[in-house]
Amino acid sequence: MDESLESVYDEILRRNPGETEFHQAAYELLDSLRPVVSRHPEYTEAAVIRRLCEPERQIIFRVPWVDDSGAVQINRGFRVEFNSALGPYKGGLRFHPSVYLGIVKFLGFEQIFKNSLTGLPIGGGKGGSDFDPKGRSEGEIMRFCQAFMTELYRHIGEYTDVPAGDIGVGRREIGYLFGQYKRITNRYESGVLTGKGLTWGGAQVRTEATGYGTVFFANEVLKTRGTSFDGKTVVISGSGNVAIYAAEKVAELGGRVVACSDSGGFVVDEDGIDVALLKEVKEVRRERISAYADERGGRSRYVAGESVWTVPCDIALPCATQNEVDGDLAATLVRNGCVVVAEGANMPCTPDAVRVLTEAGVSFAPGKAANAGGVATSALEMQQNASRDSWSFAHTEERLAEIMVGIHDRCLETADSYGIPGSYVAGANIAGFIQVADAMLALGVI
Ligand code: NDP
Ligand code: 2IT
Repeated sequence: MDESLESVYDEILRRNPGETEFHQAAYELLDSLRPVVSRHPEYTEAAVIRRLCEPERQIIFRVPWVDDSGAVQINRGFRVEFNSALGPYKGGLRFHPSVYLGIVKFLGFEQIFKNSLTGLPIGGGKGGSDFDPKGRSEGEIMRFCQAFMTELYRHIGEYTDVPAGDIGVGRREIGYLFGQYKRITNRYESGVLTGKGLTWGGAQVRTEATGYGTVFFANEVLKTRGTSFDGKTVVISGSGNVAIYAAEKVAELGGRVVACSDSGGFVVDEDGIDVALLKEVKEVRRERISAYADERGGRSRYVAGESVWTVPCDIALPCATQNEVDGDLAATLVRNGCVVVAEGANMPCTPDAVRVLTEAGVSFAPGKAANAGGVATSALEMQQNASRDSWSFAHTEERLAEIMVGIHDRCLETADSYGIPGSYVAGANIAGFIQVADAMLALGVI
């Protein structure tokens, strides 16, 4: 790494002790900027990179609520408003017991560049809580969401900060959060949250957008290799929002998804995952993935406690969580003949995994490019809210597809123009960075 970038990284380590995921995300970005700082000394002179690595605002708050037994529970809530050079802070909320400041900061940091890549006017932010929704009743989920919003409402707004979902936060939770925001503020401010239901300000395709978008992106990658999804074997990790709709689009494009997972294990279905059944088990009944295999009888088997990445595939779509594919699992994928890895999740591949895949000639599409369809469609939801309009499914999906092709092409063009042809990592980091950096220069030292 260049000396000035090295010193930025040292400063990150010093100021953010223990936040290993944030360190990892920052290192990956900085590592790509070497050719940029030599071509653009103005960024260094105005300390753009150093400013970018320090969030504009970090909010940490107490979330007290009462569980079904009458006991008082205390969780911690977060919102990191990282960068607003391009537009209001935008990014999801994650409810998972692993959430702490380092996770929220890594996600918020990634979000800045992802949102920039969409070409839409949205800044970067992220939030969430260490609340664990697993095993909680409907009433507990609602009361937690209300308690969370009772503090968060004062920090957000359609021109300020617009949260959405992420792990553990889907349409149900967005509903309770929006209801509480509306109640406290006495404003029907649709544009304050995205991922809303279709009858109360939501947009067509937002539910499907991240999964579909990841597959649209992977399809462009396959085209550069002179091939397509048709007849290919695909493995997807996770079985949540992103995984389900990735599986649906793969099947539509002629691919066969043979396995998916949750944190307990994975299911294999050589006939191809039955997406309607997957939705029934996960979205309607909210059960574990093992229930899918039970329902399929002898046609599917459940494997507990092992990684889904041991299942052979042509195309791998990690759609669960950060650092789920390490160097060894990446080597297994390579040995099994995998040629494309596109990240539906945020940072699911460790730096070691990325190195192993790249060295083996696997096409690797990083999350901030490949999974940008979710937030892009959130920005389309904001557009519709602002104009009190509502677009059709077909029109919205077409916009999403165009955006994903646009991001794909911009990654490759940028990588090419900086002398790193074919690198989606370099292309995404540089193209995402330059737009934010130019806006920050124009807005002065703020
Ligand atoms: P969901 O909560 O709908 O699903 C998450 C899935 O990942 C579940 O199957 C879950 O299994 C699994 N998972 C979560 N944490 C772990 C873990 N620590 N170890 C193993 N498996 C785990 O979330 P989403 O589908 O929305 O999000 C998945 C990924 O996609 C995340 O990285 C998120 O940041 C990213 N993403 C999401 C977007 C969106 O629009 N929703 C947009 C862009 C990226 P279990 O139920 O057992 O916990
Ligand atoms: O990681 C992500 O891009 C998201 N969770 C979606 C954010 C959004 O604002 O739609």
